[in-house]
Amino acid sequence: MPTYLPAFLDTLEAPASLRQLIINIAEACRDIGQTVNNSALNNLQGELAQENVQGEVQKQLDVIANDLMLEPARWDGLVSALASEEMDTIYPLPSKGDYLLTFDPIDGSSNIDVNGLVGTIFSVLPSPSGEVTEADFLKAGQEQVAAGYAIYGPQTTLLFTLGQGVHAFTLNRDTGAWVLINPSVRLPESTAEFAINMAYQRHWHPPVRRYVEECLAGKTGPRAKDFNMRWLASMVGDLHRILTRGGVFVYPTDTRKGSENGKLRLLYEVAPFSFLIEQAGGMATDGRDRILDIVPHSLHQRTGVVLGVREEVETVKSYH
Ligand code: P6P
Repeated sequence: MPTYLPAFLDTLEAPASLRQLIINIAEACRDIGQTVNNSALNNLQGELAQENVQGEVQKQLDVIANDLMLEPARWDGLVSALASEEMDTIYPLPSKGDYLLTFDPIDGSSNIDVNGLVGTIFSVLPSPSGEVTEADFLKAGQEQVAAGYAIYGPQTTLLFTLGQGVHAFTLNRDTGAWVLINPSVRLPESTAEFAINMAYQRHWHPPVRRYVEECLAGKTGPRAKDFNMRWLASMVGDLHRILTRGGVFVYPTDTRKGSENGKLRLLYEVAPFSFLIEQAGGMATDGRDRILDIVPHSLHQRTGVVLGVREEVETVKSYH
């Protein structure tokens, strides 16, 4: 007998408002997933002649997915304000709620036109009782009450945590129901797989250069085992693989102009995945310090990131 999302949520210690919020987020992800699945049919691929706050050219689907997340009815009475990779500032909602919701509506959108893996990442913070300002979003990742993602691939899969472990669901695309596939996602103790974009190797700082060179040295080197490498250019895709079978994901700061703080955004990419990885028994740092301890100073702040199986993250940390 399958376990569906609402019934599973009822087994967790969480306020009814938070359980309802997860259900509504899952519904938004289902809508985004359907739009992605039909994007070529509806001629929704390709770029717009505009850039987002990141200075990145926006895909049609970036804007459409963001609009799907902005529908106030989804958050009525649950969420006070939204923040998104695709919006310069916060987006106050008409009604107050217990939570603030931050998201990347389509992560990995450069993969859309080549039918690669993309997904939606979300993070939930507590809302202040009064007027919401941008400062209310600038909280350390440790203060998240929930985080998760949906990945739109051969299956549509949802993973989330409320701080009581990591739970995985797959979408029955015929009925629209989310079906439990793993109540407790756990990382393995060790791994022989790393994910990094090797094209930037000449720009890396010494600790990352040393770590990767030792992985590549394999059995003949200090790690005394051969490693495999994966890079999907989709954080959701790489992190889903790591949460499913282990590995380590590295997107470091490097010496390129504009990469002094790395590429990935702390609030709605790195902090939610760091919460998930820690809840699955792994570790998440900026190379040196714990991600969930970092207090953001701006909404779209970037950070270097090394996260995944503890043994590998500790190794990189020891080289800093
Ligand atoms: P690069 C996608 O654009 C993204 O934000 C992440 O999903 C992904 O891990 C990374 O950037 C890929 O970056 O420099 O390899 O294209």
